[in-house]
Amino acid sequence: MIRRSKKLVVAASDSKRKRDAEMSPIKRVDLKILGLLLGLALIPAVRVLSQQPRVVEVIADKDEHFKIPGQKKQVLTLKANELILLRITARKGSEFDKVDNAVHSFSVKGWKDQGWHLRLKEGLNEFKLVVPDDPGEHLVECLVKCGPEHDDMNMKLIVTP
Ligand SMILES: [Cu+2]
Repeated sequence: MIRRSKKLVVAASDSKRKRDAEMSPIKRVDLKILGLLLGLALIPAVRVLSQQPRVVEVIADKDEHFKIPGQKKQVLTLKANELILLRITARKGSEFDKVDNAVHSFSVKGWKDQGWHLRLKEGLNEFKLVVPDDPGEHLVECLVKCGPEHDDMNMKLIVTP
């Protein structure tokens, strides 16, 4: 009984040795390199995801203007590739979109496909976003007809490298 189970163990380790022998040393090195490359490729994604987002407060006000609390100049400055928690307080003007009840939007031309066209409901709206790697000057616009000054409802956005 004992002898038989010993035989089985020997047989199992034999077949493993066989498999190892079948795999050429070059293949084994290839796999190691592949694993290393995969790990390296994931580092930037992991770095962004493990970041604690910086909280950025904005008001989309009832007078059809964007405002940044604590700032005189209404210019939003963000860093390329940084993770932010955009907290927008939206206050209803004299008009709003009756289809989805959006009272304003926070939209950056050219970044719409990266999630930067945000329709805002009355009250607090929160979005976790990565700032695109697109340094320079941009424009935040409201694309919801929100009142008499809607056409001028925009704000400069600067992305630093
Ligand atoms: Cu508007």
